[in-house]
Amino acid sequence: MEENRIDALNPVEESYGDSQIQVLEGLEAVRKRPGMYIGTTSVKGLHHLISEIVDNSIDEALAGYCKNINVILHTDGSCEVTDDGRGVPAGIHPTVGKPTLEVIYTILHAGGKFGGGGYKIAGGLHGVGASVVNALSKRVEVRNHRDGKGYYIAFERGNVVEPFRETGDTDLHGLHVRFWPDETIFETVEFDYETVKTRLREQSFLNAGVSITITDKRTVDETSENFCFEGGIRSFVEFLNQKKGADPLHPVIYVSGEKDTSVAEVALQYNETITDSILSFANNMHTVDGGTHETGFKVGLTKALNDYGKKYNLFKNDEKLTGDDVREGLSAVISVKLEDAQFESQTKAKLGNSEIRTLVEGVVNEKLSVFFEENPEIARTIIEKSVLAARAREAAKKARELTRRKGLLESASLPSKLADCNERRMEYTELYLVEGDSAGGTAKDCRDSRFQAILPLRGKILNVEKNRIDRIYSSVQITPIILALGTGIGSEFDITKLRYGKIILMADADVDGSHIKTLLLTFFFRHMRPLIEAGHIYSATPPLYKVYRGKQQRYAFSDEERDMYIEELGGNAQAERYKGLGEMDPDQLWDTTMDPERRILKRITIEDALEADALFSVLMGDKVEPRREFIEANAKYANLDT
Ligand code: 28F
Repeated sequence: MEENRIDALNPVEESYGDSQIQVLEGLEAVRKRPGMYIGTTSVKGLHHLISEIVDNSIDEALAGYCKNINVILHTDGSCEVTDDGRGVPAGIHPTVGKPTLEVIYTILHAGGKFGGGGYKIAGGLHGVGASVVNALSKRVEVRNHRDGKGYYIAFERGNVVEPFRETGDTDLHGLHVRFWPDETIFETVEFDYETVKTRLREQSFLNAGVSITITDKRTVDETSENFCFEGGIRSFVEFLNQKKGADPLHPVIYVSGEKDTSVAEVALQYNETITDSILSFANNMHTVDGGTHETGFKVGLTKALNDYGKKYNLFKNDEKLTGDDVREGLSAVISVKLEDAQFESQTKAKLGNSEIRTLVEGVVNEKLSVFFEENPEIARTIIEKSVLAARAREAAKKARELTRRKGLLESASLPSKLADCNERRMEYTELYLVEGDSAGGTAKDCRDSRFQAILPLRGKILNVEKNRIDRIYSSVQITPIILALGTGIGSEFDITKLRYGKIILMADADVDGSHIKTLLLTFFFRHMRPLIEAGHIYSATPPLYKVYRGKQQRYAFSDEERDMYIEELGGNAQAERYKGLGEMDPDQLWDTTMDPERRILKRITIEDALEADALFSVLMGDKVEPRREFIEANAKYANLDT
C-alpha cells in the first residue's frame, strides 16, 4: 500500500537519491514561481496553504482513520493543524532512502491540485501539497504520532534544519503541523479568521461527520468554533437557506450515485424566494465557475420536473419549464469526486470532465424521478413553483412586446395624471413625484407651471425587489413614471431622451414617506441607475412644524429649529406639526418646499453603487420587520427622512 502511494510521487524520484540537489531544485522552483503551485501570492494564496495541509487530514478522514481536525491561528503568525489519524509511516522510504515524513515535506508530488487530478476515492493521495507549503514557509515543524511513538522534524524555507528523530512514547496518534508563512513570498502573512472559518466549515459540510475546530489565539477572548455535520451536504443546503433567512418548502432532497471511480452527490431544497444558490464542488474544491457537474445537475433537474409534470398533467397547454424556471428559489449543493479532474478557465474553477456531466445528469434525473413518484406532494409543490416562474416569464415577455408595440414606454404618450410644464429644454425643467393625490393637487395649484411638472403617485409603489419584472412593467404606479421621464428602462434606457433635469421625490416627513422614497430609489437604482449617477434625482424637504404668533410665522425643519423659533417669536408662540404634505395649503407648500429660492433640495448620490446595491437588498428583502428597522435606523442614507 505504502509503496503504491509513493509511486505517485513526481518524476524527480527517478533521479532522486543521486543527490539532495534534486529536492532543493524542486522546492526552489516552487519559491521562484509560487503562482504555478498555489495560484497567487495574494491573501488568497496565503489561505491556500492552510487548505493544502487540512486537505491531507481530510484525506486521512476519507480513508476512515481521522475524526477530528484542529486548526489554530497563533499570535506569532503561524498556523497549526492537528489530526487524529494514523500518523505517517515512520520508516525510511524504500526508494528514496530517507524518512517518509521528510520525503512528503520535501519532494513535490505529482497530481497536485494544479497538476490535474490524482484523486483516489478510497484513501486519498496523502501528503500532496505539504512540500509546497514547506517551500513557502519560513519554518515548518512536524510532529508525527504513530504506533505509540512520537517523531519530530523541522524545516526552514524547505530545508531540513532539525533532522527526523524519535521523541519517545505517546498515546497520541495523528499528524501535527505548524507552519510560519514566508513574508518574503506573500503579499501579506496575516490569516483572516472569517476566510479560514468559511473554508473549514465548507470542508466539514463536504465531508460528513468530520469534526473541524478553529481557534484564533490572536484575539483576547480566543475565539473558537467547531463544525461537524453528520448530514454532510444535506446540512450544507439547510445552512444556505437559513443564511438567506428563507423558509424551506420541503425537507432536503438527497441523491447520489457512482460510475467507475467517480462519485456524485447532490442535495437540494427549494425555498420561498425566487433567487437561487447553487454551489458545486469537485474533489472538495469549490468550482466557482461551475462546469460539467453543474450543467449535468441543471439538465437532469429540468428533465425530471418536466417529465413528472407532463405525466401527471400539471401543465397547461404545451407549457414547458426552462432551466431558469426550475431554479427559482432553489438552494443546492453538488459534490463530485473523481480521478483526473480537468479544470478549465483562468481561475481553474470550472470542471471540464465530460463523463461527469453524464453521471450527474443521469443520477439527478433518475433518482429524482423516483423520489418524486414516492413524494408526490413535494413534487407538486416544486412544479407549482416552477410553473409560476414560467408563467411570469411568459407574461413579462408578452408585456414587453405589448408595450413596445404600442410605444407605451416611449415618450409618444404621456400619463394622464401628469401636469406637465411649458418649458421643453430639459436643463430647466423639474418633475415632482408626489406621494398621494391630495398633496399632488396642492402641488399642482402652487407650482410654477413654466418649468415645474407634477406627477402624483397613488399609495405605495410596488416593492421592485420582491416583484417580478412583469409586474413592474404593468404596474399602475410605475408606468406613468417611465412614461413621464421618457427614457425607457433597463436595456432600452436612453438618457438623451430624459424630459426633466431634476426629478424630485416629495413625500411626507414620516416613516411611510421615507419608505415610499426608498421604494422609488430602488426602482431608479435597479432600472435607471444612470439617472442617479448623473445627479438627476433629488429629495424635497418639507417642514416638520409651523411656528406662529399672531401674523408672524416660521417653518421649522427640525425640533431644534422649532424651539428656536418659539423663543424668537416669544410669548405665546404656537407650534403646529405637519402630519403630511396634504395638510399644507398651496402657499405654504410653495414657500417651504417648492420655491427654488427658498426650498431645500437634497441631491441623491451614489458614492459606491455596489454598496448601495447591497443596502437596497437589505431594505427590500423578504422580511418586513428587519426592513422597517433598517429604514428607521438608516434614514439618513440618501436623506430618506430629513
Ligand atoms: C496536519 C496534516 O498530513 N495527515 C496525514 C497521513 C496518513 C498516512 C499518510 C498522511 C504513505 C506512503 C505517502 C498512514 N498509514 N495532516 C496530515 N495523515 N500520510 S498525511 O501516508 C503517507 C503516504 O506515501 C498513512 C497508512 N497509510 C497512510
